[in-house]
This record gives sequence, C-alpha cells and structure tokens, in this order.
Amino acid sequence: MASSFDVRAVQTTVYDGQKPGTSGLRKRVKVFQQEHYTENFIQATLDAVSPDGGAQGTTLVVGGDGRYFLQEAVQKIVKIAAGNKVTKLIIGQHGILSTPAASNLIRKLKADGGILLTASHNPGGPDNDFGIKYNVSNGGPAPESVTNRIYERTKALTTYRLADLPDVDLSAVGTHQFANFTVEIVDSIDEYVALMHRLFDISLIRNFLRARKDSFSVLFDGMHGVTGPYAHRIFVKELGLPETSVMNAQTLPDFGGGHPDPNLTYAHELVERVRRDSVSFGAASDGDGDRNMIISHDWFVTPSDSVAIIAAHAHRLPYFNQGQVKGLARSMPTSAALDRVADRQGLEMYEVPTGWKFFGNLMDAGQLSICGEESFGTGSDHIREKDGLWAILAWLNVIAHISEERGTTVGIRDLMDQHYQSYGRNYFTRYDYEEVDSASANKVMDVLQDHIQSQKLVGQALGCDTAKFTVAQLDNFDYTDPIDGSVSRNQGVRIVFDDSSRIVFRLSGTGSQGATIRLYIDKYEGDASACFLDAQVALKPLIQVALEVSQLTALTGREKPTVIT
Ligand code: VG1
Ligand code: CO
Repeated sequence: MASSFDVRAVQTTVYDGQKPGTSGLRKRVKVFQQEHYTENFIQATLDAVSPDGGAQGTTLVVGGDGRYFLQEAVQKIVKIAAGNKVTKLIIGQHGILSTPAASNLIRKLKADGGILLTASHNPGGPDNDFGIKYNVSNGGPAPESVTNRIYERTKALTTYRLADLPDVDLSAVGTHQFANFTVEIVDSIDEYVALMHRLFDISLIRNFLRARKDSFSVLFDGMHGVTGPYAHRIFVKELGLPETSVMNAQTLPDFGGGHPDPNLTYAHELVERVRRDSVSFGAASDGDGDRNMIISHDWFVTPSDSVAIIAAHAHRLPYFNQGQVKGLARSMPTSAALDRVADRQGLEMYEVPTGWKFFGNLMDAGQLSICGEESFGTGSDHIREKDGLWAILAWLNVIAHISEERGTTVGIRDLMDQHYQSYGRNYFTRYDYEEVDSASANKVMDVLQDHIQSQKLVGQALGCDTAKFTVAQLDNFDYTDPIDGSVSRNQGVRIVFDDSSRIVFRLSGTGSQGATIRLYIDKYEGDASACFLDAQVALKPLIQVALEVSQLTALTGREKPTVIT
C-alpha cells in the first residue's frame, strides 16, 4: 500500500573534517554515531548529486560491506533520501552489496549513482571504522569535483530533510512504496554472478578444476568480509569446488575481529594454510570485495605483477578476445611491469594518481580496458571499481586456458617464470608506517619537499659502494586528466633514478587515525637469471637510500614498517 509521509527539516550544526579521502569519508564508528554526524554527510552527499538540483527525482543504489553500523546507516539514508525527493532507492538484501556488485548495479540498472557503506579493508566493529562513499552514474567513485562539492556542503549545512517513515525491512527481496518514493530490495549476488558469466568462460574453468582436481587445488579466504557469499556461490555452486575451498566465508559485522586486508600480514591464516597444504591457488578479498591477493605455496604474486599477467594474457579471456584491449593503466606508485606489456603489445599506457576514481574517465572514453594498483586492486572496464573476484577468476580462466592448450597443469609459478623470462621483472615492495603521529609524518614529507625545492640531489649517486643509484628526477606527481583536463596536484613524491628505479613517498588518504606513510620501491631487472631473488633482498640498497633521504626513522621513531608488501 502506498502511504504518504511527512518531511521535516531537522536543525543541525556543522561537523568539521567531513572531507572525503582517497575513497569516501572514513572515520571511527563512534564518530559516525554522534548526533546528526551521519545525517549531515548523507544530506551533503544528496545535495551534491547534481550541481544545482540535489537528488530530487534520482534513482540511487545503496549497499555496504556488512560492517557494524551498516543497518542503521541504511535506514538513515532511506529517510533522508525520501526527505530529499529521491524517486527510488535500490538496496542490496540486508543492506549488503560488495563494492564491485554495487558498481555493476548502478550501471546495469542505469541508476544516477550510489551510496556505498564501507571502510574497505579497515577493521569493523563498535570501536573500529565505518565509511560512506558516493559513486556516480558510471558506477565509479565520485571525481574530486563532486567530493569537493560534498565537502563544501558539509561546511554550510543548517538542516537536513528527514521523512517520517518506518524502518524498512531489509531482509526480504521486494518493493516498498511510500507515496512517490520506492524502495526496492534486490538480491545482492545474482546480478554480479550473471556478469561474471558474461566475462569469463566459467565452464572451461569448471572442467579444468574437475579434471585436475588432484594436481590443482584452490583455497579462497573471504576474511569475513562481504565476498564470502559471492565466492561460495561462484566457487562451490558454479565451479564445483568442495565447501572446504572457501574459508572465513561468513560476513560478520566485525570481520571476526580481523583486519580484512588481503596482504601477507593480515591474510596470514590463508598464507599459512596455502604453504602447509601445498595449495596451488590461494586467493583472498578485502572487507568490501574490491581487493584481491593471489598466492601459491611457492609464490606470492605482487599486485603490480598480477595486473601485468592479466594484461599479457587478456586474449585468453572471452571479454577481451579478438584484440579488444583498448589501453592499460596503473596508479603512479604501482610498478612498471604493466608498462612493459603495453609496450610489447603496442597499447596506450596511462599513469594516474592513487585511487580508482582516476581510471573512470579513461574507461568511459573507450581508452582503457585493464588497470591496477599496487594496493591489491585489479580491474577492467566491465565496471568502474576494482574487482577482487574478477581478478581471481581472470587468473583461473588464464590458467585453465593455457593448461588446456598445453595438455598439462600450469601453475602460478609457471606463469610467473615465463613472464619474467619474456619481460624481465620489476622488483617491487611497499612499506606502510601506520598510525604515525601526524606532525612527524608531515615532517618526513617536508624533508622530501625540501629536496624537491632544492633539486640538489639530482645527478648525485646515492647508495652504498656496491649499489649506486644516480638521481635523474625529483618531483611531486601532478596529474592532468587527459579526458576532462582536471588537474590533481601533489599526488606523491617521486625520486627517479637513471636506471628507471623509483622511490615514491605519499601519505595515505584512507586512514582514520593518525597518519600512514607509504613508501614504494620499484626496480627493473632485465636479466632473467636474476629475477628470482627475494624482493626484500633485491631492493635492500634502494630501501636504505629511501630511509636516508627521508630521515624517516629519526623523524618518526619507527625502526620498522607496520606492514611490508
Ligand atoms: C589506499 C590504496 C589505494 C586504494 C585506496 C582504496 O589508499 O593505496 O591504492 O585505491 O586505498 O582502496 P591510500 O590513500 O590509503 O593509500 V579500498 O579497497 O579502501 O576502496
Ligand atoms: Co576495498
């Protein structure tokens, strides 16, 4: 029954610091629980949906990664959306949508945008993080022009518009009609799985896994994030793998107390099981399902290599066969392994700042098909977010395809071997110094900025007696979007050496506490026989240079990073 409802303007006061970061507004749950805090940000977001008319008459997708405070946030969005004359909300069942699934729904259902409730890989629970992110009609994260508009609104709000509606039952698929406002609860998984069927040769992968079940094992770790149910459906139901091939698959509001970030530190349970049980193909996803890690008992695939492998074998994937790869791209700190593939294949290569939003324009313009970030993000133009399960299925599809061609089981290590033989290797590592106090982190960046100012290091040979690196370029990365001409400045300090090695420093834009310094090191090795060292060994001299130049240890008191990737 369609029922009418009242709308009232609730008086509010401005909260400072509601500035969206690399990927939306991320804060402690306790911050979002303050009176009017979440409401203010939702109102500001709806005001920014269009430059002048707010969100009136729009259709928006809403969903999140299952973390603590999700349900409350969704109910607030329903009431404020109705209060702002939104026409329709499409919400994932139980409020749940993985980030890639939400991006797909926005595109598929031609919505005007979406509100994604996630702090991605940050821990969840009452004492941890929550996040709100706005995506635009192409399915991708809002560009800076829109996030700046949101931020400006948060600084000027005096009221938000709240409809007097009951809480909506999010547990059942179906439609709720309130006068001219519609809330549709949709299955969270169906559309996403249908998309994967259009992109990959699912029966080829299934047949391969069945035929090689004694020589090729799979283990997926959902890390108690949003992807567990998606992965269970795909791996167990569609690909016929045993139930035991999916671990931590239940989505929990506190991610089981873990840190749902798929890297060697936080996904250690997977890493240990893969090594102990000699698993051929291990994979994990983060809290909201857009990141992925790929590992075997005898190899860890860096995300920079992962996207290069997918691009090098793209012709083996149904979505890209017949040479439909339009261009490749990576974030600036990501290693240049992908550049070598672009070079070989004569494809256009783009280097963008950190954050998936920078890939969207190139994809919309038909100039970019496959891209990646060193932060375990890999994806393509099938949607406008990075996509963890997509990357994992891409790898499985490539492996199944090559194994079938060669009549033998080809593993992760085999693929890497061949790749390094053919292209050489970009050794890569990232050091994260988490929860450094902001003043010290800024001092480190100031030291680097001073080096840029003086340019005195250029031409100098840094390093130890056995490994010298001559500085060729020293700058802070600025990006001009080739499509709309928008400029993003100061996206990371780069020290580039004359052998193309790079040291990059930047501050994280996704943390919720203190500052996180990220240090990235990239070094090319063209001699295939030298491509199988431990990355930490191969990169040690450059890491030393980075620490000396930045005075990081002295300024932060940190002897060691929190996480090494
Ligand atoms: C980090 C990563 C970046 C990624 C972003 C969002 O940002 O470095 O590559 O796009 O997280 O990923 P920062 O500013 O903290 O370095 V997710 O999975 O949080 O949506
Ligand atoms: Co994420």
